Amino acid sequence: MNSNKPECERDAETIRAPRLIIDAVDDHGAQLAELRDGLLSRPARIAPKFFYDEQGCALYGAICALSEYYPTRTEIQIYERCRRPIAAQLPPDGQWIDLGCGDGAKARDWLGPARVRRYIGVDFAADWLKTTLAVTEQQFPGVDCLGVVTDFTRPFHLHPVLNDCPDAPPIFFYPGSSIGNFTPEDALSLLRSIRSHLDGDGRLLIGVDLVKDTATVEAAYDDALGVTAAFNRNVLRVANRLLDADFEPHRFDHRAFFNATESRIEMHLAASQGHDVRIGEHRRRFEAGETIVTEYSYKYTPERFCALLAEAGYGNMHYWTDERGWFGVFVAEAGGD
Ligand code: AVJ
Repeated sequence: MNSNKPECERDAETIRAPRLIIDAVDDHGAQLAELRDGLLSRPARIAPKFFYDEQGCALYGAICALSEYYPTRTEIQIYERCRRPIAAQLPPDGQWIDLGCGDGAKARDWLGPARVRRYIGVDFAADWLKTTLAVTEQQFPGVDCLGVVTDFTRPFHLHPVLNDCPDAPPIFFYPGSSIGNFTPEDALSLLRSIRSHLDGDGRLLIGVDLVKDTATVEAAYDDALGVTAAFNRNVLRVANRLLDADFEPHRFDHRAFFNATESRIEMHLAASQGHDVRIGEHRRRFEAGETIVTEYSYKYTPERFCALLAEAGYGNMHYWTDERGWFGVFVAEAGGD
């Protein structure tokens, strides 16, 4: 019997089945209401999380392979080139918290170099999570794997889960510049929420897309093949399915531009002519040129991102970038409070 040992010290054989903790799963009704209310408000908006149905995920995969879309490959290149110095800033024998883990591929590259003891995938898609845990467990039989289904974009508390292994310091991993989808104000609360789990050896490892020349960043969101345009329009199919609406994607044009004042890429869908759309029991007119905001993707300078980290209560920041300075990887710890 080893059941009174912490989970992470039990024999590997006894923890074969992927363990999932269902925390706060957003109820479907609330999601639908959010989508509908956004489409009925003026200006209309759709949150970027609605992009990622099966087809949306496939299109995002295609975006990452585009020559214009630099963030994914630039971040991976930084990790590949700087794996050792980055790992040297992370405590060994820690718990790796993979926020929005998706397929978990980026995190798995760290489990060996960072000598991770426990892997905790966090995502709101339970199906993804099961597969990711199974793959990770198989590849790393010595690492205790656990999944938490929760919406970490709202204040979250993983303290009880982390306390299973009180002497394994947490490393929060938030790659992919997903932080860019938050307004700076919301980014601050997410960073604070992560910070509330850190003390001593705990760390945050985060990837952030940086400010650069406008032509480069605009091309990344308006590629020549029109893949990003398809990704953007696909959200209307998602709305049709979820809300029983009758958007015709071809009646909307993809727009993507850098708003320098706000330091963000804005993606919109602009009605090419005036027309009416049914949205469930509602009807809404879109005038010619009227837009639906579908995504903001904020770009930071290293200084501004470090300032945001400091404001969220972090200290001792380390930063790595590529030779063009296009993407930033930051490690931070809890600052003196
Ligand atoms: C997944 C939020 C990092 O903002 O670059 C890519 C999503 N949108 N092309 C980004 C996206 C259009 C992407 N993030």
